[in-house]
Amino acid sequence: MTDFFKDIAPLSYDPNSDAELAFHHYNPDEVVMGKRMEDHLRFAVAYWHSFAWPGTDPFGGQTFQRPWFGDGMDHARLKADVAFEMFDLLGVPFFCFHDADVCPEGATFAESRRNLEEITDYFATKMETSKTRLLWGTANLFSHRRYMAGAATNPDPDVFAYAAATVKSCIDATHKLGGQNYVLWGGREGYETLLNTDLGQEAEHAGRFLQMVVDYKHKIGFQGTILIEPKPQEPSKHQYDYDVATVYGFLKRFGLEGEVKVNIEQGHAILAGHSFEHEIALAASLGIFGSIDMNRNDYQSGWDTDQFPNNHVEKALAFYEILKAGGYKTGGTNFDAKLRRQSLDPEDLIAAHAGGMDTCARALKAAAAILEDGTLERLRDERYSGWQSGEAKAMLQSDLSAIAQRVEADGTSPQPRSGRQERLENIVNRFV
Ligand code: XLS
Ligand code: NI
Ligand code: NI
Repeated sequence: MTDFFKDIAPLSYDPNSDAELAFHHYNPDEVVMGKRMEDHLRFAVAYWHSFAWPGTDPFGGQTFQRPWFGDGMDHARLKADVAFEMFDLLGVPFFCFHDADVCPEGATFAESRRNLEEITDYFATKMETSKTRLLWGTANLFSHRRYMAGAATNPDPDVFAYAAATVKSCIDATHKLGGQNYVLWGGREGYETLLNTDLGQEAEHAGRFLQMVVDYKHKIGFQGTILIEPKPQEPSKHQYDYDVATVYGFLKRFGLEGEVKVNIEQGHAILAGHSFEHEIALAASLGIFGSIDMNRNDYQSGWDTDQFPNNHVEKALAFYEILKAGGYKTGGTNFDAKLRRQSLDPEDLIAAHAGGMDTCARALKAAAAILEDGTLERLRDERYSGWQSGEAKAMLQSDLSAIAQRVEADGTSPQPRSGRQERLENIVNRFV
């Protein structure tokens, strides 16, 4: 044991207790719609926000003083010790990391690769005694100044090469640790001004880069899912992977829609002007739903504030879509969320995750109840029931002139029907 979480006991489900550090709603073994809650939710801790972020904001520097902050591999190992202690205290089944979160960058590419191999070997020994598995690995292709004009979309081919080599190392690390997915968030794949940007060429390079990632996955026999994480507006003014619809168009263009799915983050959906459930439902309908990053924005601030979820009513609609999509396959619920910078204590880190897990558990149970009740689905089906007729189905195989003829011959005169939105919202309200 390290000293960091020393007085904190493993959390358990204790709905009637006043204890702050207990689960009041998340009961891993409780069966919801035929599946254990832990297997539905598949929670993951994000290494970067919890263990690597120093508490900076645009106006101020580091607020957290963690004993593992430092540049050496010994610091990296201490950080791993503390991280796995937290995974065990929370009983989370998964974690996620970028290369830059877990070990220092070396003086050369080769040294960086060796650092990553060394620390992931260390993770592998930790995973022998921990139940926590790797949900996904990823490469940080956005923090270092070499990536300021993008990684795969950088005008400089040497940066493309460096990014490709880095992604190879990170897929290797993910594969070695049995990761269930590999994520690509297009950090600085976008641009600030068209005056210096050839967006057509950048898109070609991004597409080729992703094809190489997919080829490499198959070459090494990595069984996990490749996921793109859409995000608009931040950090570049024009981000290429704006939202689910944009990513789907990109995948189709490069023939990758059967190979790559999406990791949908609530905060990113909101930045794109969508609801979280819209992005999930759209991805599911396109057959590319993979996983989620469960972190919200501050609705008044207008940027990606990465806060832990605390509104189960809102999340119920997201889990409703996930349940309807048949749940996660290789995906999970990753808390890509950070503490507020004044939340200095080890207890804050535990409480933030416990609260997020409880919020999601309430949301899942509410979503399951709405689905099991069935009224909403029945009313939606009724709304589309006209399409069950043979005549309606046949129309989709005909053409405009044939349809026009029929409309005149039959004297077709559509009669509007209520969309019943408020009544449907009242149904949801009974269960949340
Ligand atoms: C940033 C993204 C990032 C990805 C992983 O906004 O959410 O944290 O999840 O690179
Ligand atoms: Ni994210
Ligand atoms: Ni984000």
